[in-house]
Amino acid sequence: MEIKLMRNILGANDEIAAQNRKIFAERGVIVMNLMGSPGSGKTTLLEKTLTRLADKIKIAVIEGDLFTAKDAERIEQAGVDVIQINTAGGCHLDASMIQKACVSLNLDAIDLLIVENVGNLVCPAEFDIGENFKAVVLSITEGDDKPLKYPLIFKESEVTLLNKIDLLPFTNFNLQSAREDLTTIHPTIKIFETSCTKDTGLDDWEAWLLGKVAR
Ligand SMILES: Nc1nc2c(ncn2[C@@H]2O[C@H](COP(=O)(O)OP(=O)(O)O)[C@@H](O)[C@H]2O)c(=O)[nH]1
Ligand SMILES: [Mg+2]
Repeated sequence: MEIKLMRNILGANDEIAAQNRKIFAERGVIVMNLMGSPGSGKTTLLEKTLTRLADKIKIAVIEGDLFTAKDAERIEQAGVDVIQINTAGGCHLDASMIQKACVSLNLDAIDLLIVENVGNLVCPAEFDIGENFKAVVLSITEGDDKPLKYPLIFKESEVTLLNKIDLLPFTNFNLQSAREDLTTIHPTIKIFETSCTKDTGLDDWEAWLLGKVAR
């Protein structure tokens, strides 16, 4: 019974995600679904990315959050159009939330739409929102066992950012085994080691992201 219900929910979501994907393609917008645990550094990465790309491409942001507009307020400071979605406790964004939010965006004027999903390593990975690709931020302080413990999100994501790399010397995070586990789960996954506070690895990340938009 429960299984059938979940299938129905996901089936309905997939239909709307397909509509979104068609609209984004027609309007020439590339969409990144940015996921990761609470506190992994998603909003900080966004702030850095927006500043770096401001004079290169036109970006808009959708912020998913349980209750507050705190992240959207941070993004607004960067001078970028931002739509806040509050899920009222819901653990992920779904395709229909994105469809409704996009009504307030001028998609024709946007090259890249970045969606910061609700902080969570489980549910966001299960819901297609019509994005071109998923990205997951895993911070060093979360532990190197997380790829094996939450494989779906790493399987679904085209790219993972090992963020807070500046904190590596203060933890027991094993970079080599994390990289091995990531490539076991997803052989072609692209891995960046970044620090948003020390600006490490962000040049490579920026170049990669620009490449996605250019294509
Ligand atoms: N040391 C360090 N702290 C970071 C880094 N990136 C983000 N933070 C900090 O981690 C905390 C959570 O960041 P935030 O971007 O709000 O995470 P989010 O919940 O994933 O959006 C903040 O205090 C950030 O300043 C990093 O690369 N290194
Ligand atoms: Mg955030």
